[in-house]
Formats: sequence, structure tokens, C-alpha cells
Amino acid sequence: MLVDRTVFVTGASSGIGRACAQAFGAAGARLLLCARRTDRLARVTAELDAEHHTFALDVRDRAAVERALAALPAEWGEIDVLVNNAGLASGLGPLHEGDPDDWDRMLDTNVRGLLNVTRAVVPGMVSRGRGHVVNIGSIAGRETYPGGAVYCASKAAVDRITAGLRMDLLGTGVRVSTVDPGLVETEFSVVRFHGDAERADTVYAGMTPLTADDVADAVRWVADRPAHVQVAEVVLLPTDQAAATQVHRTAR
Ligand code: NDP
Ligand code: 8X3
Repeated sequence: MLVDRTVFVTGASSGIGRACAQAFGAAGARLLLCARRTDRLARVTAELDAEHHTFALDVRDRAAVERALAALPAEWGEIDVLVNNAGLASGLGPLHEGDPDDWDRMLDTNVRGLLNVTRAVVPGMVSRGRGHVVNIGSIAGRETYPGGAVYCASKAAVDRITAGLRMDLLGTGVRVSTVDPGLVETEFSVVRFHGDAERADTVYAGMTPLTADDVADAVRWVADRPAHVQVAEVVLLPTDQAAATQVHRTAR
């Protein structure tokens, strides 16, 4: 059902977004891909055997999002599936000692960025009477953990936005889903710790995390259900994780 569908993945230069590009491409979809780092996007498309169109985009920049979507070549204008994946954590520590620039980065990307892209894409879906928005939420949107107040709040906002959008789109034929993973080993923790790869490694030490491909597989499955089936929520955890703060680790 994904053959020749146009799938737009934000944040496709790395991790889950890159894996979604590969999974949807392998399923025969046409890929619209964006991120800020175009060199990394080029590396992703070099691995793809799928029709694709890429562009540089910072989802935080509302005017740029509107311009980029309005300027798409006609053959790329009808988006069937939007994967709102672009996102990040910045910092991990007590709120009262936190850096407000970290808060802005997370809220501007994970919440405002997702809203910017959704606002630019969904009206076309409504006018065509079909479409699917798949948001990448997180276990962090369902549970708060120490040091993660703002990231968790941003993902809780994604959860509420997903539910609200589904209500707003009832009767239009447009579906809305969220895929909420637990620990996935990507560049996420390196970004969170501002490039400290050693600290990032400790997040996944002694346990087997999800891979980006595991998440992409779930996203592809969600998008590939028949038109009358709307998967509202998928929570995907590693077997070694039972809750945001409960992780089984063995010494290695
Ligand atoms: P990565 O850091 O590997 O990938 C993040 C992607 O988001 C990159 O492609 C990055 O591209 C893009 N991105 C970040 N900021 C922007 C921006 N302002 N505009 C456009 N693109 C942007 O991490 P993940 O793949 O793990 O993260 C993807 C999503 O999954 C995020 O929403 C994250 O919150 C969520 N998630 C991750 C989990 C994990 O444990 N890894 C678990 C649960 C959810 P570029 O820098 O080139 O712009
Ligand atoms: C990413 C998962 O637990 O590191 O959303 O916040 S976690």
C-alpha cells in the first residue's frame, strides 16, 4: 500500500529518520527528506534505492517551513504520509540549574517545529481526503524522569498534540498516530550531552537498546495499515526496559 506513496520524513539525516527513509524506500514509497545537515542527507540518499527529493530545513523556522513546502516541485506536492521525526534532547540535569538555551532548543524543535510542519502539510491532506501524520513521541512523553523535565514536557506536548489533531481531523480521512520508543541507540544521546560520546555510551551500557531500524519498522507498519485502520499509539520498548527509569543492565 506504500508503493508510489509520497512520504515526508523530517530529520532524515540520522538515526530514526534515516532508518524511516530506508524502510519506506524499501517498501516502494517516494521520499521527501529534510534536515539541517545537507551533507548527511546526501549520505543517506546515496544508500537509497528509491525516488527521492531532499531539501535543507530547520523545522524551528516557521517562515522557512512554509516557503519550503510551498516551493516543492508539483510532482512532490501531494504528501501522503508525514513522519514528524525531527527532534532532540539538549542537556540532562536539574531544572533549577538548567540552561535556558537548552530549553529553547528542545521546545522550539520538538513542539514548535512539529507544529510548523504539521500546519504546512495537513491542509493538503484534508483537501485530498486522505493522509497520515505519524509523530515520533517517546516514553519520555508518558513518564517524567529526573533531569529530563523539559525534554519530557516537550514529548508530553507531542502526545497531547497527537490526540488533539486526531480529534480535529475526525471525518476528514486523515489519520494521526504516534510511535513512542524507549531507549534507541542513535546520535540522540551524543546530541543531548553536547558531543560527549563517552557519556552518551553510558546511557546504553550493559543493556540492549532498540535500534533505529526497530523503530522505523514500527512506523512503516503503522503507515501501511488499510485506510480504515488508525493505529493511535505504539509504545516500543527494549526488552531490557520496563519504564523510563527501569532498565535491566548487566556488567560487561
Ligand atoms: P538523532 O540525533 O540520531 O536524529 C535526530 C534528527 O533530527 C537528525 O536527523 C537531525 O538532523 C534532526 N533535527 C534536529 N533538529 C532539527 C531541526 N531543527 N530541523 C530539522 N531537523 C532537525 O536522534 P534520533 O533519531 O534518536 O531522534 C529522532 C526522534 O526520535 C526525535 O524526535 C527524538 O526525540 C525521538 N526519540 C528518540 C529516542 C532515542 O532514545 N534515541 C527515543 C524516543 C524518541 P540535523 O541535525 O541534520 O538537522
Ligand atoms: C528518548 C528516550 O528515555 O532517553 O526519548 O528520554 S529517553
